[in-house]
Amino acid sequence: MKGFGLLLIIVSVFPAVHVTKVFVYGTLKEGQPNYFRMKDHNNGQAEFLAHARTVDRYPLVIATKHNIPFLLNVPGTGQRVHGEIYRVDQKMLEFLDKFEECPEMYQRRLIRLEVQDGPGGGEHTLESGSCVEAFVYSTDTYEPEWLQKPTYENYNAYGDHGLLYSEDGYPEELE
Ligand code: PCA
Repeated sequence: MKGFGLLLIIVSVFPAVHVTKVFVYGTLKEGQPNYFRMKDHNNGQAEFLAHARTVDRYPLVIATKHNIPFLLNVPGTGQRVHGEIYRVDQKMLEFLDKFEECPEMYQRRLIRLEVQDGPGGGEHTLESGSCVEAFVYSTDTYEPEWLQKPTYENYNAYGDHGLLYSEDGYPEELE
């Protein structure tokens, strides 16, 4: 009986602690400049689950001299932002927190998402049309002028805006 209680604790606590869903909307998406970091097993594991878009509107802007995408934590303005949901292990989550300079530059918070298409068939399939929560790197620590910038619903570093993401000096030296 004692052993069973312990087992219950382990199965109920472990999945929550060690596996997390993360929604990426910027340079970490497939085809974008930092996608390779999600695929690098030295950083941990990331499994693609589905495309998704935010339930609420948010301003997704491109800012700083490095043209970095930021989802501003201002729900209700901007657009419903498109991105990808990944299932990540603890190691990848720690890598991402560090890489995204969390909590100084971005903060990791839960966001509501509407699932679009996923690969299907997998053990962790998300049903298209369903609503899920995942972590996102969004920010409260933005310059007030950023609220005047154009917003995007689907970030592309190589888009018509011409604001090519620059890795020089990132993430050490931001301005
Ligand atoms: N990387 C994170 C936050 C913004 C960025 O470029 C992402 O892709 O979601």
